[in-house]
Amino acid sequence: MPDTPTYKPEWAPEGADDKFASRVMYGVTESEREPHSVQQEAVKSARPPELTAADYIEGVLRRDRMILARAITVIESNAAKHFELGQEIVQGLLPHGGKAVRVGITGVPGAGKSTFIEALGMRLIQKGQRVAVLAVDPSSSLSKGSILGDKTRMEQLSKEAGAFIRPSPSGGTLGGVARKSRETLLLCEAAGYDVILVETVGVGQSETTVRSMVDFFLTVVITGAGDDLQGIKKGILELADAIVVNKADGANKQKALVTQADYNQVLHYLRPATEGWQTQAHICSSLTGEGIGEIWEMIFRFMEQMRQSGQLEARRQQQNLSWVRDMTNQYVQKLIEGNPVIAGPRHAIEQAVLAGKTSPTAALRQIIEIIENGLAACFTDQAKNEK
Ligand SMILES: Nc1nc2c(ncn2[C@@H]2O[C@H](COP(=O)(O)OP(=O)(O)OP(=O)(O)O)[C@@H](O)[C@H]2O)c(=O)[nH]1
Ligand SMILES: [Mg+2]
Repeated sequence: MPDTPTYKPEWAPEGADDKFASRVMYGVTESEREPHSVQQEAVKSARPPELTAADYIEGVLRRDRMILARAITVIESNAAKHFELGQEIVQGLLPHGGKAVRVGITGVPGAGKSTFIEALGMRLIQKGQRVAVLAVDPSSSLSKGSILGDKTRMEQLSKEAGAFIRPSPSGGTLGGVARKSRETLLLCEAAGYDVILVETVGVGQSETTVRSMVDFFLTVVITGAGDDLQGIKKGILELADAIVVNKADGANKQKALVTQADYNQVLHYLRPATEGWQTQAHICSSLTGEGIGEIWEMIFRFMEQMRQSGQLEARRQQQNLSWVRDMTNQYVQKLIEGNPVIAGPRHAIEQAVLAGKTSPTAALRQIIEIIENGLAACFTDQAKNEK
């Protein structure tokens, strides 16, 4: 840097030459710098203005996608200051929800769930429907990978003005993610989306969670690739309102038909997920679009039947009740596990069980006593504080 003027600062060692890092460049002078207010303005405009609950509610009802996305961010935030605001938004939008068709889609990784959603979503958009896609990913707090994957796999859909794609909420246990997803679903309904598609990867509890917030639950399977009938648990089949054998294209179509027949045979003996509705296997190709239309027609028929029989309303009420119960259980668990008066002695008793010094039944009795005393003390303290 021969042209840059430098100087020797006073702390440079006596007699040090320029190889030693002891020459410093001149800084920017006051006259060269942008005026202070301009800088501040730049910072200000980069950050969107704070919105009140009323602003969010009005924005969501106006179907402003940006406001909807921001409202969901508030709901998903783990910060205490956002909790009240989030609840106010949900409360205000609650009367405007409930009008969408809620569909859950599960399946092993790579079965083609996202591709199926893209194909179905585009079909619905072409029919003039508005579509929201949500994801519930139990591992999202660990691997943030699926977020990008889903956006790129739904490339066409993500460009549509009538579509809204929201990746999985990150952070928290599945219980927390489930609460956020249910509220997000409500917000999307209030924003006028006619169909809400919820994708979840088929591992463990996430399927049960998604089943408990949708009207229709669909399992995407593929033929061969180790995903044959034996690999699918009976319990999982009993959650589904339809099985979709995807990738029924090219040389794979024949095999898909065989798989479909196999599933139908098994399904015949299982208890259906929805009373009065026979769960059946279907084939489709999310790549060519073949069979997608028929699957939507089936979902539509299901919804009609459920509405007429009153089962839709009953299922949704039941789902609301179990939502409240889940949240209550989470609260109680936190109350017990987060209470130091309980946690310490409980740990000691557990250690005694491990060491064979206390029997499990005796341990339970002691732990119950500790919990009861701990909670009683906690509520007495609270009452004192409130006075
Ligand atoms: N031939 C064929 N390939 C398909 C079809 N549907 C999906 N694929 C391919 O299968 C791969 C996985 O598809 P995705 O839609 O990402 O699968 P996914 O179930 O959402 O996967 P995860 O989100 O990772 O669990 C991609 O390479 C798709 O192009 C289909 O109907 N036919
Ligand atoms: Mg996917």
